[in-house]
Amino acid sequence: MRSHLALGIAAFLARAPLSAALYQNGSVIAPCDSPIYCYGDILKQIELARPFEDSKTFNNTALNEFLGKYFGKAGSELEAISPDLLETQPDFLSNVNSSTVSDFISQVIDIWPDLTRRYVGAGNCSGCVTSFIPVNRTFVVAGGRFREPYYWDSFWIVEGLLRTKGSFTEIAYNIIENFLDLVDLYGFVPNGARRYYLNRSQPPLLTQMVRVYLEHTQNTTMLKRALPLLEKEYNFFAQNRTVQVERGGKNYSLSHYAVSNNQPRPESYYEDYQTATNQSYYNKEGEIFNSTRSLNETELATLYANLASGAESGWDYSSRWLKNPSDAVTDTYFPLRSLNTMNILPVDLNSILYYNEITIAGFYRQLGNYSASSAWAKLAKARSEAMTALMWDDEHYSYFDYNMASGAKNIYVLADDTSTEADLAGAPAGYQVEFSAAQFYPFWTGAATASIKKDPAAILRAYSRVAASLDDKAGAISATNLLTGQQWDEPNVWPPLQYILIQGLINTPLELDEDSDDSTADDYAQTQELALKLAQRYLDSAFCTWRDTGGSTPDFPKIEGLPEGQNGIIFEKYNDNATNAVGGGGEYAVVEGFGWSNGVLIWAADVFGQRLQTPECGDLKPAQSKKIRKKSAVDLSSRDAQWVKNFKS
Ligand SMILES: *[C@@H]1O[C@H](CO)[C@@H](O)[C@H](O)[C@H]1NC(C)=O
Ligand SMILES: *[C@@H]1O[C@H](CO)[C@@H](O)[C@H](O)[C@H]1NC(C)=O
Ligand SMILES: *[C@@H]1O[C@H](CO)[C@@H](O)[C@H](O)[C@H]1NC(C)=O
Ligand SMILES: *[C@@H]1O[C@H](CO)[C@@H](O)[C@H](O)[C@H]1NC(C)=O
Ligand SMILES: *[C@@H]1O[C@H](CO)[C@@H](O)[C@H](O)[C@H]1NC(C)=O
Ligand SMILES: *[C@@H]1O[C@H](CO)[C@@H](O)[C@H](O)[C@H]1NC(C)=O
Ligand SMILES: *[C@@H]1O[C@H](CO)[C@@H](O)[C@H](O)[C@H]1NC(C)=O
Ligand SMILES: *[C@@H]1O[C@H](CO)[C@@H](O)[C@H](O)[C@H]1NC(C)=O
Ligand SMILES: *[C@@H]1O[C@H](CO)[C@@H](O)[C@H](O)[C@H]1NC(C)=O
Ligand SMILES: *[C@@H]1O[C@H](CO)[C@@H](O)[C@H](O)[C@H]1NC(C)=O
Ligand SMILES: *[C@@H]1O[C@H](CO)[C@@H](O)[C@H](O)[C@H]1NC(C)=O
Ligand SMILES: CC(=O)N[C@H]1CO[C@H](CO)[C@@H](O)[C@@H]1O
Repeated sequence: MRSHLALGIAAFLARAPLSAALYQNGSVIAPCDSPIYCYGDILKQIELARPFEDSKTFNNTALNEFLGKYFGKAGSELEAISPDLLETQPDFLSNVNSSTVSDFISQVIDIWPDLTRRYVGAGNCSGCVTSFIPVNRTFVVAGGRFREPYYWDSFWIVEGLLRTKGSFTEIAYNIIENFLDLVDLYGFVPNGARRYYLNRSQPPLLTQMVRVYLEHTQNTTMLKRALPLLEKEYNFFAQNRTVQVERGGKNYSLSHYAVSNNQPRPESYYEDYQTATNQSYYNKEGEIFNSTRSLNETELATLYANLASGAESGWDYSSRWLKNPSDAVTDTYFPLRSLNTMNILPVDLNSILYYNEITIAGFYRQLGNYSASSAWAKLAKARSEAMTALMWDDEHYSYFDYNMASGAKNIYVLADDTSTEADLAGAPAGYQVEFSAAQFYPFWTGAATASIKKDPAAILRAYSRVAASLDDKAGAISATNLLTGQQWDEPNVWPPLQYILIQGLINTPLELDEDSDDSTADDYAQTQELALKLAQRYLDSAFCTWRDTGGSTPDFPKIEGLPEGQNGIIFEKYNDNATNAVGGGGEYAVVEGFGWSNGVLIWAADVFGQRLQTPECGDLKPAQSKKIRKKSAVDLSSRDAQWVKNFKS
C-alpha cells in the first residue's frame, strides 16, 4: 500500500541542494534529483548496508557515525498537537444500540489526537533540507511507520474525521487543502508527502474526499478553489495514465497505473534491488532458490517501473499484478520478478475515475455550469461502456482486470489449497475463477452498467461469492482468493475494501414504482442484510483483535496474561480465517494505529448504528506476537533512538 524508508531518511542533511523535484539525467530516471533521497551511490550504499534494520549483525560504525552526524531522527520534522486542543463530538454514538460497541468506537475515536500532526520543518537549521514535502496545515498520519500524509488512506481517515466532528471537521478540511496544494504544485497528488514519491500517485480519491466533505458539512466554500485543481489531477490521469485499446473495431480509453521510473524505489531500495538483481532468493523458511539468469538492462528498467507502479496502485503487492503468480504461491524464486502492473487495466482504478468524472459533473451542475456538467457526464458514460466492453464477463458475472499483454480479461488464476467450489466452478483444471475485492468497485462508484446496478437480483448474483465467503470463513473478506505471501492477497482483510464492498450494496436502488414486485423488494432486503453482515464481521474482527491485544470496555475487562501497558491495538489489516487474527506478509511487519481501520469502523458504527450487535469473540487467549509493539506515529523505537542527533551540520 505504501512503504517506509528503512533507515528513516526522513531526515535533514545540511548543504544538500534543495532543488526542484523530478529528475532525468542520461540513463537515470528517478523521482527527484536528490542523490540522498532518490537515487545514486550514497542512497545505494546506505540502503544496502541496512544500518537500522540489521545493526546487530552489521558492524558499520563509520556509516553509523556519518548518519548520526548529518541526519535527523525519523519524524523530527513533525510536531504532535496537544490532545487538550482537540475536541471530538461524535453525536452518532447515541444511535449505537450495543453499549460495548459504543464504548469501543469511542476509544477508537480517541486515537485521532494521537495521530494528528503539524509540519514544523527543519527548525533552526537554516539551509537544511528534508525529504518531507512541506504541507501547511494540520493533518492525520496513517500510523505506525507511516509518518507523513498518505494519499488514498486519507479518504477513509476523512470519512472517520467528519463523523468525529469537533476539531476534526476542520482537520478533514485541512487534509483536503494540503492535497489541493500538492496538485497545485505538482499536477497530481504524490503517493505521500515525501520527495521520493514525486513520480507516482495512488488511487485518486481526492475528488471523493471533497464530495464527502461537502455532503457532511454542506459548506461549499472549498469548491471554488477545489474544482479546477480536481480537474488538473484528473488530467494527469487522463494524459499520463490512460491508453487506447482497440476492440471489435472500436477504440476504448481506459487507465492503468504506470510510473516512469528505472531505479529501485528509494523508500524500499533494499527490497527492490534484491528483487531485481540478487542471484538467490531466500524464502521465509530459509530455503535458497538460485535464478537461472540475470535480468538485462531493459528488463531491470521494466521491473523497477512495474514495482513503482504496483506501489502506485495501493496494492503492493498482489497476484493481480503478477504474470506468474505460482512463485508467489509457493514462495520460491523471485515472487515479484514477473510483475506486470503496467499491462493491467484495473477495475478499481477505472471505477474511481468514473466516480471522479460523475462527481465533477455534479459539482458543475451545482454551480450552474450545465455544459461543463454534461461534458463530464459524457466522459463517465464512455468509461462505463469501455469497462463493460473490456472487463465485464457475463458467464462469471463479474468485472475482471483487462490484461493488455494477453489482450484478454484476467479471469483465471491458479487453484490453491483454499479454493472453494465457487472458486473452481467454470474454471479449467488446475485453475480457479479469480475473486478480488477490486471486482466490486463498480458497484461502489456506479461505474457498473445500468442493467446490473439498478437490479437488486443482479447485484445479489454478482455478490454471491462474497456471501459464500462469509459463510465459509470466520473472518471478513480477503483482498483476493489466492493464498500468497503478498500483502494484497489471501488471507489479508483490508478495511477500505470492506467499506467498498458494503457501500456497493448500500447503493442498490429500491425502486418503489409499479414495476417493482415483491421479489424485487425481497432481493433489495437481502442486499441490505448482506451489507450489515459484512459490517458486523469487520467490527467483530477489529473488536476481538483489539481485546486480544489488551483492549477493554466496562462489560469486557482486559484479558489476563498480557504484558503491562498493552491496551488494545487497531491494525492496518486483518485475517480472513478468524476474527481475532491480524494480517501479514509482504514487505513490512504488520502496522498498527491505524487511520483507515479507524475510519471504516467509525463509518460503519454511524451507518449501521442501531443494527450492530455486541461482537462474540469466543475464548480469547492473549496475543502471542512479541513483534506487536505499541508505537505511535512519531515515537522512536530504541533502534532509531541512536539517530537523534538532530540538525547538525
Ligand atoms: C548528470 O549525470 C552526470 C554523470 O553522472 C553528472 O556528471 C552530471 O553532473 C549530471 N547532471 C546533472 C544536471 O545533474
Ligand atoms: C566494530 O568495528 C570497530 C572498528 O571498526 C571495532 O572497534 C569494534 O570492536 C567492532 N564491534 C564489533 C561488535 O564487532
Ligand atoms: C532554536 O533556537 C532557539 C533560540 O536560539 C533555541 O531556544 C531552541 O532550542 C532551538 N531549537 C532547536 C530545535 O534547536
Ligand atoms: C505553504 O505556504 C507557503 C507560504 O504561503 C507557500 O509558499 C507554499 O507553497 C505552501 N506549501 C504548499 C505545499 O502549498
Ligand atoms: C466553511 O468552511 C470554512 C473553512 O473551514 C470556514 O472558514 C467557514 O466559516 C465555513 N462556513 C460556514 C458557513 O460554516
Ligand atoms: C506526464 O506527462 C507529461 C506529458 O507527456 C510529461 O511531461 C510529464 O513528465 C508526465 N508526468 C509524470 C509525473 O510522469
Ligand atoms: C484506434 O486508435 C489507433 C491509434 O490512435 C488508430 O490507429 C486506429 O485507427 C483507431 N481505430 C479505430 C477503429 O478508430
Ligand atoms: C545456489 O547458489 C549458491 C551460491 O552461489 C550455491 O552455493 C548453491 O549450491 C546453489 N544452490 C543450488 C540448488 O544450485
Ligand atoms: C533483454 O531480454 C529480452 C528478453 O527478455 C530481450 O527481448 C531483449 O532483447 C534483451 N535486451 C538486451 C538489450 O539484451
Ligand atoms: C489463520 O492464518 C494464520 C496465518 O495467516 C495462521 O497462523 C493461523 O493458524 C490460522 N488460523 C486458523 C484458525 O486457521
Ligand atoms: C435498538 O434500540 C432501540 C431502542 O432501545 C430499539 O427500539 C431497537 O429495536 C433496537 N434495535 C435493534 C436492531 O436491536
Ligand atoms: C523518471 C521520470 O519519469 N521522471 C518524470 C517524473 O515526472 C516528471 C513530470 O512530473 C517528468 O518530467 C519526469 O520525466
